[in-house]
Amino acid sequence: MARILITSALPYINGIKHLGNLAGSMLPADVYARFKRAQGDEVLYICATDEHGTPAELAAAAAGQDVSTYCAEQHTLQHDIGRAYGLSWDWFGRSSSPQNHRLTQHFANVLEDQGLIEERVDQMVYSVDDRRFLPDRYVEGTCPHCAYTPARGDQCDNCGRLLDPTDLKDPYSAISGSRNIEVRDTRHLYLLQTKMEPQLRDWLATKDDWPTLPKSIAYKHLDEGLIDRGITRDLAWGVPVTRNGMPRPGFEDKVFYVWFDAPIEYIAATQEWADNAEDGKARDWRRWWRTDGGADDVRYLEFMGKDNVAFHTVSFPATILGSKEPWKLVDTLKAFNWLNWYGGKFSTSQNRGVFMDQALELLPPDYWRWYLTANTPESSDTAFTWEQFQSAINRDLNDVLGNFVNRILKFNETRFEGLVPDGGEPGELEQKLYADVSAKLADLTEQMETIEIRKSAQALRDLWVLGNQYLQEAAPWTAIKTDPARAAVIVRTGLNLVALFARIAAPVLPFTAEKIAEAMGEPYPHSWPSTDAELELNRLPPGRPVRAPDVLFRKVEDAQVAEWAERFGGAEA
Ligand code: B3M
Ligand code: ZN
Repeated sequence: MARILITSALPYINGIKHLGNLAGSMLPADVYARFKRAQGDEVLYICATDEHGTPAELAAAAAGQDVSTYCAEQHTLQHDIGRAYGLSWDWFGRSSSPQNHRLTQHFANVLEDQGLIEERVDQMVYSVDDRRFLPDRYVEGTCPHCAYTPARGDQCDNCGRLLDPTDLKDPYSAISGSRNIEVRDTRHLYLLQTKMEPQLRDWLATKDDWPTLPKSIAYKHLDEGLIDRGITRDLAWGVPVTRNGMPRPGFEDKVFYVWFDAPIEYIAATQEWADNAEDGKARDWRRWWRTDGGADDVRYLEFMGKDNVAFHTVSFPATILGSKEPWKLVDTLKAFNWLNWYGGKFSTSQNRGVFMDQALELLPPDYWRWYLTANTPESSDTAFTWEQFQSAINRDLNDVLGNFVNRILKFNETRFEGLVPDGGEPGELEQKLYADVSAKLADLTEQMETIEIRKSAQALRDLWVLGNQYLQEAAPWTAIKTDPARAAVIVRTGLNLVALFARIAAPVLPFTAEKIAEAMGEPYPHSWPSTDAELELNRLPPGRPVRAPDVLFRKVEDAQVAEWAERFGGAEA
């Protein structure tokens, strides 16, 4: 039994995420976690809300709440919505937890002990009326290159040039609009990443098996030359800056930078999980994270969107390696491209795209899980369209899977009293089916194992299709008239296919799989099947009562597509 640690990028706290966020980290991580659990491995799947930083403060202010109340509420919302999609986190933590405060302060302290942290004075824009320093993108003004307004202090959206806030003409605070701003000195802690480049290169060099996407991003950053990174900010909300457990003089109004503490929360959330053990169940976080505490044989996988890769291949490893402490580092990094909305981006303000809570008002979770898995933005960006969504649901889930299950179970009810038929010997068609299904099961298992999400969905669909083809050819409705024993074999095989389909669909369609399992009198959650189809298709004991489940899927109608395209944006965009 292997031990598998899985994290998916921590969703930021400022509001419910859209389907692209689900598709590009949390959902594939869940599919993999479920697959590994079904194989009997010990899995720990950890996620959390990422709660610090200026956007959290501003979102709270916009909601008229103090930031800690806002974060607590949003955390609960995100937790509940994730659960509603069946995300099987072992723990969904909060980066604002006391555990993360302690651990973040610990890392900063040991990094300083290792000579890797330095105080430096920066010049930053200060808004007198807002009584705060402004992060670059909260300073707006006129672009010095193209005269576009409003250009942000980090970049001009019109000409694309990277900017420094002090480049802007007529700058003002994006928070209040006030022009009463000035440049002030401010002291910050810097992590001396330049000193760590050789160590990071050595570590990356051991990752031959990584896919191109994360590797190329990591090397791009190293080759462009690492820079020392400011790890504190002038903000009130975040992890306070300490030294040796005491407030750090001169840093009383500062906190650690959100991207410094967020990845540390992977570990701290595991501590939260351990600290929250119920009924005396001992949970040891060290077994997962400390190589001197048993984590040596853990395989650690991270799932994330491509924009997060640099932080996970350079910044977070710099924190871990720089500490010289025996922490577990990532083994496999799975990065995703973007799921777009038609040609463009999801956008709340422009009412484009479906958010996680809205999607569940339209259809049950497995519909979304299926579409998003089958269309995971894996090798390139992909686009959500209602038309594709409709066809995936109608064709794959209704016509192929749903129909098969319904048809064979209904037939069994009318012809075999709803009991798994006995008697008869498998013939040539069954032998061929065993061979085909065995080969496809091997393919599916391989795709799941290597986290090829789209190919996994494809293999799953191929297996369902094999079942349909078999039933079509074997035609039990004809055989029953002349050869009841032959019909018994076909129906028994068909019922075994149903049970197998539920087992292999479970990582992607957990709700449907459970429904089918229940109708078939099978245990749930399932174990992952072997690739021996002859064995797997002769498991159901003859005589066991089975029944057709309630409607598994409904078709998505043209009228619904039209209505949803109107409501959430569609082809016109
Ligand atoms: N919160 C993703 C984002 O908001 C970021 C991931 C953190 S993972 C440690 O873009
Ligand atoms: Zn410009």
